[in-house]
Amino acid sequence: MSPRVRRVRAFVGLGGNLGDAAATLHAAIAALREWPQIDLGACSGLYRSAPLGPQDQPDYHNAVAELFTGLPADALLAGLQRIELRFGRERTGVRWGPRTLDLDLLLYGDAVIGNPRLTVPHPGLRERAFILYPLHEIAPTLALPGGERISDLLERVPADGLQRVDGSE
Ligand code: A4P
Ligand code: MG
Repeated sequence: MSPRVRRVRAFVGLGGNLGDAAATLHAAIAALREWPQIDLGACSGLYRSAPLGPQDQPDYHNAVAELFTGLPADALLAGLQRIELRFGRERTGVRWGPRTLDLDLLLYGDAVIGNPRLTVPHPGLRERAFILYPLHEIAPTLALPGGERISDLLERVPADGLQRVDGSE
């Protein structure tokens, strides 16, 4: 990528609970690494938790990845959705329903975005342990666009059964 392109530091949340979710998340991270228009930064370990929302679905695996890109936020989201489809994601219309792979754009630099297709910071970021703990693992000094620190948010959100799982699982 040209060094003249202004690059933004963004964070992506990965999640899944159908099939071998741990393997899918590792493969999705590899897909991010191979994407020419982004440079992958730090990646958290994998975390496992009970489902938020309907309980009649398997536990989730989640992780967070840091990346640097010159892509605008909407193009980044479109690319993330293409990766979801490659990994067999089906949009069933069930809110918070099971999925092979979910890629959420958590943060895009200091941008605050609210349009019909994209909300950034991600609306669940402040209260979801499965986002905050892996995000804090890779970016402990990070603050949200409004100045709230991830470390302060973390103190208010109990880990609530969230387990960091060994990479070899
Ligand atoms: N969209 C708007 N903002 C964003 C953003 N920041 N990142 C739009 C990604 N997409 C964003 O998404 C629906 C639409 O949201 C997209 O077309 C995009 O334009 P989707 O992925 O098709 O639907 P979804 O993910 O099912 O919807 P939703 O409500 O975003 O679900 P969540 O919040 O992602 O929750 N429990 C555990 N333990 N771990 C999980 O990861 N995930 C979910 C899904 C439920 N329970 C979970 C977990
Ligand atoms: Mg999603």
